[in-house]
Amino acid sequence: MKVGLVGFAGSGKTTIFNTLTGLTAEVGGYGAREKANIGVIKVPDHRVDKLALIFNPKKKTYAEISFVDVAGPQAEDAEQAQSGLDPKLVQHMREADALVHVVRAFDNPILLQAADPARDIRAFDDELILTDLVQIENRIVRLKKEKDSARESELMARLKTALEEERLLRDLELTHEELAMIAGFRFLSLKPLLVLINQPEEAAGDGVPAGVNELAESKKLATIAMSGKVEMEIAQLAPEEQREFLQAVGISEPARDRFIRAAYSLLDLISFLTSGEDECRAWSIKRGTTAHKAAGVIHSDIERGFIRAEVTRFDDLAELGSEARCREQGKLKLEGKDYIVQDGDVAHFRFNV
Ligand SMILES: Nc1nc2c(ncn2[C@@H]2O[C@H](COP(=O)(O)OP(=O)(O)OP(=O)(O)O)[C@@H](O)[C@H]2O)c(=O)[nH]1
Ligand SMILES: [Mg+2]
Repeated sequence: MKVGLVGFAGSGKTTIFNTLTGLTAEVGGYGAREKANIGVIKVPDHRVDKLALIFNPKKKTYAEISFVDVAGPQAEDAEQAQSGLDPKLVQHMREADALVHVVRAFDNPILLQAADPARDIRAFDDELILTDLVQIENRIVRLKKEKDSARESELMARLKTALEEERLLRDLELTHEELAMIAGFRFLSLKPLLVLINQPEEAAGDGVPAGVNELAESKKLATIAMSGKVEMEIAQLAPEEQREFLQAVGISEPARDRFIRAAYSLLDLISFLTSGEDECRAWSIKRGTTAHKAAGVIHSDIERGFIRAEVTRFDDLAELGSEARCREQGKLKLEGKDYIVQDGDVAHFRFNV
C-alpha cells in the first residue's frame, strides 16, 4: 500500500513521516525542498510470527506500507490560486493508493495564520477539487474531437458538475463500470483520504477536537489525532523508555500502531497468509476479494491457472500446530474461485499454467 502524506507547508508532514517510519528526514523545510522523502514500514502481524514457529521458513515477510512525503503548498497562496496543485506534487499524489492530509492544529510561529484545522481541511479539499476539475475540463475539450466518445463525455460532464458543486469524486455513487472508465485518470478527490490532526504538544494524548469532529461527520471523513513532534521524539527513544514516556503524556498506544489500524480501516483492507518452508507471509487485500483475485496478488500466473485454494483458519492452525492435524480434523477446506477470502485465512493456491 502506498500512502501519500499531503497538506499545507509547515503542517508537520515530514515530522509525521519520521514518526511513522522511524527515519530522520529534515524537518522545517517550509516547502523549499523539491525532493520527496520515501520510507517503508512493515505491518506488525503476530500471525506471521506464529506461522514461522510452525513452519520454520527461510524467510518471514510482513505486509508493507510505503510513504511518500513532499513539501506542501503555502496555505496563504492556496486562497488565491486558480489552477490547482503543483504538477510535481500532483504526480506523487496520483501514485498513492491513499492520501493522508496532515492538518496543523498547533500554532507555528513561522506561519502567518493561526491554527485552524477546519479551515485547512476545507481549503485542501478545494485544492483537490480544482486539480481534478482542470484535468476533466482538458479531457472534455479533447473528447469533442473524438468519435464514439458519447459515454465518456456524458460521464465527464457529470463529474464536472459535481466538482463545480464542490463535491469530491469519492463521495459520488459511481458504478464499477464508471470507476473502471476513469481509473486511468487517478483523480485526486477520488482517492481514500485520512485526515490526521497534528496536535500541539500539550494535547498529545487528546482525540480529534470537537469542531473538527463535526466537520468530519458532515463530510464523512476518517480522522486520527496525534502530536507529530511528541511522537517523533518518542519514536527515537529506546523501546523501554518509549513505554514510560507514552504513559507520562497520556498516550495509550504508539502512533504507528494506531495509524496502521486507521489506514486498514479506511481502505477496508484485511490480511491473508501464506505459509511454507520457504516463506511465511502476510498479504493485504480489500475485504470481499475472491480467492481467484487474491491469488493474482501473489502472482498473475497463479490467477491465470487457478484450480482451487486450500484454506485453513489461522486460529485452527495455531491451536492444532500443523497442517496435517488440521486436515485430520476437517479444518482444511477446499475453496473455488468465487470464495471470499477472510482475514486470517492461511491459503495454498493450486494452479496450472
Ligand atoms: N508545536 C508543534 N510543532 C510541530 C509539530 N509537528 C511539527 N512541528 C514543527 O513544525 C515545523 C514544520 O514541520 P515539518 O514536519 O517540516 O512540516 P512539513 O509539513 O513537512 O512542511 P513542508 O515540507 O514545508 O510542507 C517544524 O519546525 C516542526 O518541528 C507539533 O505537533 N507541534
Ligand atoms: Mg516537509
